[in-house]
Formats: sequence, C-alpha cells, structure tokens
Amino acid sequence: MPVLNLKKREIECKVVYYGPGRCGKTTNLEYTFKTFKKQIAGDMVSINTEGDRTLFFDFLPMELGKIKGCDIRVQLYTVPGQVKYSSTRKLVLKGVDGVVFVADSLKVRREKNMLSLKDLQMNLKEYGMSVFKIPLVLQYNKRDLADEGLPIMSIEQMERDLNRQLKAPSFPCSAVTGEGVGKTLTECLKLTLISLQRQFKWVQ
Ligand SMILES: Nc1nc2c(ncn2[C@@H]2O[C@H](COP(=O)(O)OP(=O)(O)OP(=O)(O)O)[C@@H](O)[C@H]2O)c(=O)[nH]1
Ligand SMILES: [Mg+2]
Repeated sequence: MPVLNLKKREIECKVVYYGPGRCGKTTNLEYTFKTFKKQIAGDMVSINTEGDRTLFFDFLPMELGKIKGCDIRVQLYTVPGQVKYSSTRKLVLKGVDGVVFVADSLKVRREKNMLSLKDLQMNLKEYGMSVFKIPLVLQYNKRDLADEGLPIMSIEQMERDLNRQLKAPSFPCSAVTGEGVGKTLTECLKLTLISLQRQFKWVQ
C-alpha cells in the first residue's frame, strides 16, 4: 500500500526484490546504489547478513521527483531467498507496491526459481494480492556466466518456466556487470507509478 502524506505532499511506496537464494537480489541493490546516485536518498542498509547471505533484508531509499506536486519516495527492499526464512520473506513483502522477481539463469537453479515464484504467489495471496495484478517485472540474472562456460538456461526456457501465464515484462541481466539492472528497475518503477497514479487519481 502506498502511503500518502497530504500535509507534506509526499507519496511513499515499496518495491521488493524477490527470488531464490543467491540469485542476485542484494547485488542488484548494490549496483543500483553505486550507479544511480542522483535518485538515491540515503545509504543502503543491510539488516543482518551472514557472509553474502541476507538473513533479514536490504533496504535502499530513492527519490523519483514529483507527480502532481507530490514527492515520490520509493523504498527498495530485498528478501532473504533461503527457503528457511519464509516468515521473514512474508514480513518484508507486507505493503508491497511493486515486485522485481530475480531468477537465476543457471540450469541447476531451475527448480528453485519456480518454487520461489510459487512462494511469492502464495505470500501475496495471504495479503489479499495477486501476482497477476501487482506491478511485476521478471529479471533473468547471471547471463554473464555463459561467457565462463557455465550451463545457463535459454531465455525461451525461462520464459516458458516462469512467464507463460504471467506475461510480465522480462529482462536478461547481469547484476555484477550491471547489464539490465537499470532497465529492470526502471520498468518496475514505471509500472508501480502507473498503478499509484490510478490509486491516487483524486489527489489535486
Ligand atoms: N556471475 C554473476 N554472479 C552474480 C550475479 N548476481 C549475483 N552474483 C553472485 O551471486 C552470489 C549471490 O548474490 P547475492 O546478491 O548475495 O544473492 P541474493 O539473491 O541476495 O541471496 P540471498 O541473500 O541469500 O537471498 C554473489 O556471490 C554474487 O556476486 C550475476 O549477474 N553474475
Ligand atoms: Mg541477499
């Protein structure tokens, strides 16, 4: 749910990076933090990590300018992808306005991608939301691993596995090189803001 503060003329919304463990959610946020300085409104905060594993969440605040005289603030979050942190994932998803689903292109992660998407669908459902209706973008991450000779899935296969019914915008990406990171986020923000404008169409 976006939060509207009419007194301060501010709209605050939340975008969550979801996906299986080690798919690259935190790396997306780190790249965004390094690269999109103009829109970043504070430090990136990682709450409770163990090595490069997220145990709670990462957080990055952004400011996107104004719509109808209201400042638009977006908070980016990542969930912990490891299966055992199911309740934390659900908690982080609370009040979400837009989702980037990060899938791992490695062939060995195929099943994990599909399970995580199912998990997203279930958690949204428990908050009365639908994966088919929420602003959603899919990211096929780690495309660079093909250059290292590692077996990755084709885009067609990932589309079949994850996007046949959703028909969400999807982007090939490498969160380490940054290729596709900005495009993914921009599309998700665009969809989120369109949905926000619909919800706040009465704001003068
Ligand atoms: N080659 C390559 N490695 C990547 C890419 N994205 C992430 N990684 C690596 O994959 C590992 C896991 O990345 P994270 O960003 O920590 O993954 P995560 O999705 O946040 O994982 P959890 O916090 O456990 O849910 C790290 O070693 C990253 O450097 C990518 O696009 N290409
Ligand atoms: Mg992480």
